[in-house]
Amino acid sequence: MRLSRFFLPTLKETPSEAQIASHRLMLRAGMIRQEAAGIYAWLPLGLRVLRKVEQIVREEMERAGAIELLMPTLQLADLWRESGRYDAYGPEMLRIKDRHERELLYGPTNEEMITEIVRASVRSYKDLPLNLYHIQWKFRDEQRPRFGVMRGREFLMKDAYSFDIDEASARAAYNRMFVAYLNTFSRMGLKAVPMRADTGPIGGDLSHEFIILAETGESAVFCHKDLVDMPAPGSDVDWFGDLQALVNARTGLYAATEEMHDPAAFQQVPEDKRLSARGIEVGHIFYFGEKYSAPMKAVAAGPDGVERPLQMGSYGVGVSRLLGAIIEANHDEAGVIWPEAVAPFNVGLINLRPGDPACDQACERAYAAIHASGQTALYDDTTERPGAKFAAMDLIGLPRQMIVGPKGLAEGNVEIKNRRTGERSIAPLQAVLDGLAADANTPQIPAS
Ligand code: 5CA
Repeated sequence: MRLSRFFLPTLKETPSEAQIASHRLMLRAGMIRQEAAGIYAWLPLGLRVLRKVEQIVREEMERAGAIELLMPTLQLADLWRESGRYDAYGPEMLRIKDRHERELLYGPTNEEMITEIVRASVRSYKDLPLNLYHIQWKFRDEQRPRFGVMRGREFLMKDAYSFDIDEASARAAYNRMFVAYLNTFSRMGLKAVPMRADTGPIGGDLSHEFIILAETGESAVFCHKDLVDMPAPGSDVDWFGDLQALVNARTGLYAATEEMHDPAAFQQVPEDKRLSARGIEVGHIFYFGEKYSAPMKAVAAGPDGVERPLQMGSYGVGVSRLLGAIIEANHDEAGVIWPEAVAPFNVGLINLRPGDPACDQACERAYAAIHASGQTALYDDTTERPGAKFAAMDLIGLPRQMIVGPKGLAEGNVEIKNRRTGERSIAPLQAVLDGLAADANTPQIPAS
């Protein structure tokens, strides 16, 4: 993408309403724009990251056997009356009437609708297990929308719903999501700690929140330090085998959010391993059995021919919130520092003297070579002064910068800067182009 043809409305000033780094930087880097309290437009740069995050979530869901569909944002109130949640949900639910005075709502979550879809066609245990998910906008009329996309009113969620014939297979479904979540967050460069959590309006008695530790997090959390650096299980697990040992390794040590905190149990953790911190909840998984299937009559016949309510769980990832969490974990005073996996572009190509034939030609060659290698570049071909170009590139945080100027080029060189380490190196343009060409010839390993 050429910056001269892109839409990147960066802000020079720090917006006064933004209290935390991620909110400030998303506004300043021209990623989002607030349209109403807790409601944001996703500008092109922000949207590119959102799509990358979404894609990682999607790939890890599919790997764990979940199947994507797409449910609407608007739902009939009558559906929610079947589960009893229409009245129970309270003022967080946005209630709407259509021209026929039919009561609708903008979905804050989708347990009822997915139960309605599954009950219409699933009849037997042979149709199970089933895990259906979508990535869709939600609306919750939060009392205190704040911190930008961290606590929005409209936000993008991945929500998956599992259906099983008995409790044992439902727990296996829960474990698959537990492991998939660890892999998902790890691919984004995040260390997520699963913690026992309160189930709130979703219900059930088994639930874990996945927490990213950050000083600006909204939740107080307490955990054993060893959980923080425990590596993710990775994709090479026996997905439909027994994952209990992997889960136990992470649930055997103390970890709880404030609502579930047991100070006496925490005292049992060796003192040097006790961690009281703040965290951001990026995912939340629930096992709630028959809570929706029993009142909504979603049943299937077991091997004995007897019909029983389906055993259900639901599994949420805060897709839009993740952008905030990733930035909280990856930034400095100059701006964002994107992990490669979610970067809006891989390389920022800076032409220090557009109009200079040598600079223009070198940049065009580099730009083509970057794309031929399977990476993406944002090419700053504008006539801004160098200082402003450097500041903007640091602000938007692309992992690598390639800086092309007349002085270096006179000797055949360009400068490469690593945004995270700040390391700079001078390299011959031809060597850089050759390196990119070698990358292009390396076969890519497919994601799944
Ligand atoms: N139905 C279940 C799981 S599918 C559910 O709704 N769970 S939840 O309420 O915990 O939400 C799932 C995830 O969405 C949370 O872990 C959080 O990361 C994200 N989320 C929840 N509320 C907001 C909000 N107001 N703004 C941004 N993200 C949110």
